[in-house]
Amino acid sequence: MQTFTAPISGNYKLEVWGGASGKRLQGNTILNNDYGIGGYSYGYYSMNANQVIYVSVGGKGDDGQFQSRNKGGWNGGGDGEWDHADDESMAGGGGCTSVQISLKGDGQLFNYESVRNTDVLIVAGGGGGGGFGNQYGGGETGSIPEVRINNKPTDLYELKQATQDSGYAFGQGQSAITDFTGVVNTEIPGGGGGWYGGYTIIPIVNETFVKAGGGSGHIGTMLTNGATIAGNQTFPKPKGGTETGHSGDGYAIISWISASL
Ligand SMILES: [Ca+2]
Ligand SMILES: [Ca+2]
Repeated sequence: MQTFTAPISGNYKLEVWGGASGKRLQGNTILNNDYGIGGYSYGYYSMNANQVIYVSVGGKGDDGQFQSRNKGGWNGGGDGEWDHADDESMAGGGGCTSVQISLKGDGQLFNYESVRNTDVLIVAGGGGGGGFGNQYGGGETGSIPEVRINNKPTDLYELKQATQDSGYAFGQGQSAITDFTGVVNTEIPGGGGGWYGGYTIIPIVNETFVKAGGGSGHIGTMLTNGATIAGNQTFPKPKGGTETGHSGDGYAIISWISASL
């Protein structure tokens, strides 16, 4: 958590990028292209000189590690888990990046549920673990999980996604289970953090392979001319140019625009 103190009164542009998930381990090898990507949000907010806002930059989820649980990124990424069979391990989800007008707890978004409509300015969703580059954070909605059993599509599981009104939990992506009793060789990553966090799947049969959902983004009503863009769309890259989805840790930029409030 970082603070920003307005040096002068005026209108400021807030830009936030959600964190990516970690990368998937398959056959004890990290798959460099298999991770979920973060979304992007922006909007304009007027501040008086010396006003403080609180910037919570989402962390990248941990990569899958051999026979390990893999932590989600700071600010709401859910934990991933190894397959409890051989040499696969699923990544932690990416944390969201959020900006608030107060400090609650350690500044992670899930602390703000009771004041979410008054104190949270903006959120960009984090990517879900599991990969293939399309497990994106929001946007108005994060990506929906995908599931295969024995490497084939299945409709055994109900799939839900994070939206503006619902998700796994406010500010928190779902974590993989820790008890694999009764399910053999299942691969369960963590959901992405967000306004609402993304879902993963509770495995109920052997050989379940999951790509977890990303978290949703959000624009607070105190902002003007804002938008939240999902990670499967193209948007500005923090240091120039454009990107389709955000990789690595999240990012935040606050820019002074004009002296008029
Ligand atoms: Ca294997
Ligand atoms: Ca395996």
